[in-house]
Amino acid sequence: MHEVRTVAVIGLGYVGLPTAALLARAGFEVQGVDRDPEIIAELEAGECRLAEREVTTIVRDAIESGRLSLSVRATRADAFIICVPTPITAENSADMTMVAAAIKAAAPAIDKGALVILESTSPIGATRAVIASALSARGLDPETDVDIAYCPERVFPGATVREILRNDRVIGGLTERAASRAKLFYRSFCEGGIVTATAEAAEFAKLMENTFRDVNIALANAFARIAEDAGVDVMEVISAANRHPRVNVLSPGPGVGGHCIPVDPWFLIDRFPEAGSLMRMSRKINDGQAERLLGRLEEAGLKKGSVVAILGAAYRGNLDDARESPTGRLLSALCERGYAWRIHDPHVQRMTGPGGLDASISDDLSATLDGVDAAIIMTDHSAYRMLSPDKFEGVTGRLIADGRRVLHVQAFVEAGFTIAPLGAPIARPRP
Ligand code: SAJ
Repeated sequence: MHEVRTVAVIGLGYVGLPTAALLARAGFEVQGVDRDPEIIAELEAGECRLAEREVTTIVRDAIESGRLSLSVRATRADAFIICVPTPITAENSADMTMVAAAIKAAAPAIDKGALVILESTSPIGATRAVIASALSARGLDPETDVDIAYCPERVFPGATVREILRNDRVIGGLTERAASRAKLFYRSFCEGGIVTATAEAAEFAKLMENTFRDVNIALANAFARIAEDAGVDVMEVISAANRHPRVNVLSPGPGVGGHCIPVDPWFLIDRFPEAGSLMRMSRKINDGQAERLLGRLEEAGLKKGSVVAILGAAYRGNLDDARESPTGRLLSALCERGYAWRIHDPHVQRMTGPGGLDASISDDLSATLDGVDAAIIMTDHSAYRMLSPDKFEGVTGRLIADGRRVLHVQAFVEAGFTIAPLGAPIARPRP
């Protein structure tokens, strides 16, 4: 099998685009391929949808260097990397249609001797079922004519470049030769350690990682509920418990967002429903958090028909990404129960609200809070950490739910607010 000099990266999203740029920076001749002509046109015009500064810089440099070209269709290359989304269907099973479409579109350009890599999160067996079978249909023997490997991405949005370069990787080959070849390839542009495995083990490892996180966040959320009922502060308990050398309880919150953690566990639950019961329960706990937070605000005195200000649309602090955000679940609950709402976020401008409606978002905190009955903190943006009570003077109902534990409870109570901190009893001002 020949050396890799040319690479086609298919899917120019938050993983594919920086990967293509890093490969170009490492000296490969790279084709950045996306079936969406708008993405290609934007990139050619020097625009980049991804907000991370490091990403936009390496992408611009790669295009300017002439080593990253852009196209809606792949042409011949030594290696192909598929980085397209794998969402879930309405029935919570893996939707592999974009992977299937990507390999089908690229297949005519894939010749004998190519290295073909899937990075998209996929159910166990998908590399064989989707990638290998598409290449068989093209007349290539998936074990002898080409090298096929599954190499899941592990990047943490917000630190994409560093994580692509430095994280350890698991590389699953359809054959041992494919695994070793893919390992050599990743070594040529990444610094992290590499573990090789079968494709199925690598697929499972990726699902295990994100499921581990989901289940552990659900456990933290269950502890938060117990603390509320037991009248103690879960944050105090977690920091005490985490002094144990083998305990690391995660942080409770308003639910789990993003395009990975709330989605990936379903790839296991759907296929292994009985063994997946713990994971199903965790999904239910995490998905129920936003509505519970609203319930606590009602317990604290929120009246039907009130106006609620939501602080934070992004699914995680300091990101501009509202995909699968717990705020979406909160909006549905607010609409169902007949409340009006406004949203503030310093980083997100728009999000899709209930019924597919476009929900507009303000970046003016005092205007958002002016005249509302209550406020709910949904995102741990740095801008929300330790906000003082005077910033909430516009909240006429003097009710606040803190889903991220960013506010100083005592200071708010002393300023005359009733506050429902997630994982601690509701605190009210003295009459
Ligand atoms: N969250 C909590 N409590 C915590 C940690 C997170 O409520 O203690 C919430 C966050 O606020 C957020 C959600 O969980 O809403 C998901 O956040 P995350 O920190 O798990 O990060 P993601 O979804 O942006 O990225 C994850 C990462 N996976 C793991 O850490 C195992 C990342 O490394 C993966 O590459 C990414 O999923 C992916 O693409 O699969």
